[in-house]
Amino acid sequence: MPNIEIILGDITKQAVDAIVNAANCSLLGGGGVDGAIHRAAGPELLAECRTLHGCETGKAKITKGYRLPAKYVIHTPGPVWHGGGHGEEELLRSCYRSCLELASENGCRTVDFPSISTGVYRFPLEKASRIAVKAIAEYLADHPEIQRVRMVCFDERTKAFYDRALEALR
Ligand code: AR6
Repeated sequence: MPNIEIILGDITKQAVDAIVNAANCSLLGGGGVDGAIHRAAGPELLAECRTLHGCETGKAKITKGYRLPAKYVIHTPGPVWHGGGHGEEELLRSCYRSCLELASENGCRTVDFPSISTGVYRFPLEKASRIAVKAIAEYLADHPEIQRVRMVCFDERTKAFYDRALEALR
């Protein structure tokens, strides 16, 4: 899987075409990676987000990156984990796919994702990592316009799960 990479890092520092924000349905900011992205991008990001009128879980919306090194931010509200019987897996798959579709439509060649839903939203990391790398690999197989997708993991434990999930795909 040469065009999927797993790295340890801070997604707000990445100079790529688009970074993904693990947002909530309001798109008006929050804690975790969402808070970090809004802090680094500056108030212009929130101003543009206000014009979007929210987003459904599993869908995505795009804004400019403002003070970030990334050109765009793709905002996607992941599912809150409620035990797995509420469509959580399909919704998470849909987040990755929707973000990549928007990236393609906007001419992005390099896209970085955080580990969507595995923080405050409590999606089990092993399941989430398998869903993420599979959804990304399936999309890339049909979309050569995207040259590289990275999972930017904020801690070693998260990275270990994504490394294993990617290894299992090979
Ligand atoms: N770079 C990369 N990953 C990060 C960063 C960073 N700078 N900061 C945190 N993470 P979470 P969720 C990791 O809770 O579970 C917000 O309040 C973090 O360690 O940010 O989708 C939103 O507004 C974890 O591995 O997102 C929503 O209300 C991963 O990002 C809610 O949280 C996701 O954790 C969304 O919850």
